[in-house]
Amino acid sequence: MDLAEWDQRHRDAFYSVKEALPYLEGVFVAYNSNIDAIKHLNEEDLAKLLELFEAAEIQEKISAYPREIKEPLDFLARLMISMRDGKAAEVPTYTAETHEWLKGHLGFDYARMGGQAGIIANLLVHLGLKKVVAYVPWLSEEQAGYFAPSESLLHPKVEGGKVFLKHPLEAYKPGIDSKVNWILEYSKDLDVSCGGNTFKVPRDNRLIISSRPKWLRLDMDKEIYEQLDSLGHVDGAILSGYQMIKEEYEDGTTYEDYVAKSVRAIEKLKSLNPELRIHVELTSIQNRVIRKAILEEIVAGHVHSLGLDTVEVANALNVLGHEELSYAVIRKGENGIMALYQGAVQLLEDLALERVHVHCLGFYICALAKGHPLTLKEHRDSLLFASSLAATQALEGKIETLDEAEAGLEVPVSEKGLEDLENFKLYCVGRKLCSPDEFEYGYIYGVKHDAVIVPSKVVSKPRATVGIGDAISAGAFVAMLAKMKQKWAGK
Ligand code: 8BR
Repeated sequence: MDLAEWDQRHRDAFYSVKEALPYLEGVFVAYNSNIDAIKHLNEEDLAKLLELFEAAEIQEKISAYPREIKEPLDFLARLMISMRDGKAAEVPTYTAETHEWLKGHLGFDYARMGGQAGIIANLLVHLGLKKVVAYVPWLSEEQAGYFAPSESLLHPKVEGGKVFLKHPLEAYKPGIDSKVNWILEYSKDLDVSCGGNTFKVPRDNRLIISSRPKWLRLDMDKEIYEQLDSLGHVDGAILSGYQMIKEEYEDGTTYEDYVAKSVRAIEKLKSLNPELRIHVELTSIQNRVIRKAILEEIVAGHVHSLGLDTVEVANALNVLGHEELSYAVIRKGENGIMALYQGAVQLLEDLALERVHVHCLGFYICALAKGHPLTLKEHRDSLLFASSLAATQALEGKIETLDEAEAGLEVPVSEKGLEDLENFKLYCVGRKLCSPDEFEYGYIYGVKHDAVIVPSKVVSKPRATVGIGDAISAGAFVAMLAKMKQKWAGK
């Protein structure tokens, strides 16, 4: 595969999608947003935290390996474990006291928009979409301030029993708390000394304390659900945050109630516009019952498109009963990309989807059901557009305008990605999934499905990695929607 050729294809795809984007009338984005409070820990911060507790009690907690932050000591133990191993971790907390304690004893360096729906809504506005309707069931005043200050960004607001669309700053629910996640970053070689134990942090990484307040519900306000047509015309919806659903709630409701409500909301959205496409963005879901319910009950048969990374493909396959394939995806190795491709196809079939988009470092795979209105070239353009967005996001840490996103075009296509695809070519050609020529274009024509496989751009020293996955999935999905609208307009 030719690197220069793929660079040129990225360039052509970017401008072709740029031309198509104005055909989009609107996109709906729900449900999760939060505030990320970021703190980079130095030795002084650590020493201050450690002197608040006895070394022995910290050690005891480390051995107990708390899976939830109930008290400050749980937090300190998980921080020590994460730093000792240099491993990223995300630990939930269900009490607002954790936030207060961290604010009082540590403080943060800066805060930003967090959560897939919040990040995606801002990105789409920055890309110049005419109308982005966000919906966050727990939109607080503080949270509203993290949405892009643009007239194109709207949120439903109930007034006198009627629903209006307003900027989040005029649509928040007064008096509700904010969901704040703490991101505690640390650097390689930081010296840590706790009692008799000393170690050096082996690599840069982070611990996330994700806040799951008791009042958090993945739900749509009754009036908004009933008057969903007040959103006006939308071409597509990007839904995320289902991982917030809990098995049981203190008021006796269960995940089944929230799964049913989620499905009703999706069906209502579809009833507004028969051409509307729905994309669900997955993230890691620890609880297997919830993961299975999301896939089998919310996604299967109700939505069109699914976006996920390698680990999530493995996790999804695992709960759907494909353990062997799931392990092959996780083991990576020589057959990893084959397993990933088979996994994407399996998800497409099991969940009756139109499109499954898997993103990895260096290449993307998109499995497609037969009969999609776009050609494989148009799907390829959508993926390549997403790859350029990802490169800009990694390079700059943000994308403020569509013109700024052109910066990503200067990032080279990943050589490692191309190499991986060369190996995959042998498999595809050997199995007669495609001819060598077709593979060079990134196209696989199957009997029951098609697929597009592209190498992607990778920034060697990324400024940040947050939001890249969201930019890839949302970017490719809206590019696809825009291309469809352009086609239907006869252009
Ligand atoms: P998740 O957060 O969903 O895992 O997605 C992250 C995605 O970001 C990866 O799949 C990869 O494609 C992309 N990515 C990462 Br991580 N680092 C990148 C980099 N330096 N340049 C471009 N893309 C990157």
